[in-house]
Amino acid sequence: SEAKAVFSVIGMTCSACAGSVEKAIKQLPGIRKAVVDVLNNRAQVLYHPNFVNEETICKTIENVGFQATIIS
Ligand code: 9UX
Repeated sequence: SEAKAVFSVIGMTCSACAGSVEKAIKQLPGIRKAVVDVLNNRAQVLYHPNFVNEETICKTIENVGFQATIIS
């Protein structure tokens, strides 16, 4: 089954920032969909929990250079 997670992403200032976060998330295994909203500082991700988890996604966002926390 599929899981949904929402992250707060702090530090994005332009749409290219959001694009780089989306690209990094989508390169992980088990990602179904990733939408990053620079205006609301949010990332919404649909993923397969057998292949990836919230913590890995969170760390991936931080590795791009932004502060990320799991909201739900
Ligand atoms: Mo451009 Mo967004 O360098 O930080 S990607 S402003």
